[in-house]
Amino acid sequence: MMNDLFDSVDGEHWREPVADGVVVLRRFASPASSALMATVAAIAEQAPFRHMVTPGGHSMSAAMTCAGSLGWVTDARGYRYQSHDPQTGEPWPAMPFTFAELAKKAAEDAGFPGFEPDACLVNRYQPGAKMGLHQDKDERDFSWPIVSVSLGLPIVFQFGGRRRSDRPQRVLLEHGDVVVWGGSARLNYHGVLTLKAGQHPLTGGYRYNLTFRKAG
Ligand code: MD6
Ligand code: FE
Repeated sequence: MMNDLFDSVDGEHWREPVADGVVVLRRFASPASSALMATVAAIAEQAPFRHMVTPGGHSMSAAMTCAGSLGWVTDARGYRYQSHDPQTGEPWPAMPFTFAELAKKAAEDAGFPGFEPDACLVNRYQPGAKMGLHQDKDERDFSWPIVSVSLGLPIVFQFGGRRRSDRPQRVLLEHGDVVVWGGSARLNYHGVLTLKAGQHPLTGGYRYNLTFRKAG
């Protein structure tokens, strides 16, 4: 439903400010979602989903893969971006043009023109998977935003503050929603709660999240 909090962009998508520098573009990616999912499948054929292990030795509950000239990895040595998939030894699949265009349009819509992501991290959540509160701080230049696309099953996103102890706001992210996250919020803590089981016509029992970054 529309109300005064929401800034209607057109009949199908609308803007919902969450905090200074953070906006949810509701349903922004809906028209492209089938094409996006087909592209995710193609990426996963080259660079399969895997559960990466954190430096603390914990296996992440979301499965991940990447596209772009840089991909994000975690292992016993730490967290970083690198040009090659450690599992295959091959370069990450190239950034699909359709991905980059969507991310650029969303960033522009949110007030960040000229966004050219070089990394797309793809997360796949199965029921029970979650992501604890964290900061995204492995990128070189925090003046660029992060653009995050949610596909498939809904999940509760937590938007926190600059300190891990700041009480987070909770926002439900649904299929097609795009979060643009920048400015003074760029280093804020955030995460997602445990995915509940369900069925989505496009993604089955999963939720996918694409995060676009300018990492290098
Ligand atoms: C997720 N997203 O939505 C996890 N990070 O599954 C993130 O960690 C994230 O959505 C930075 C900016 C936007 C995000
Ligand atoms: Fe994040």
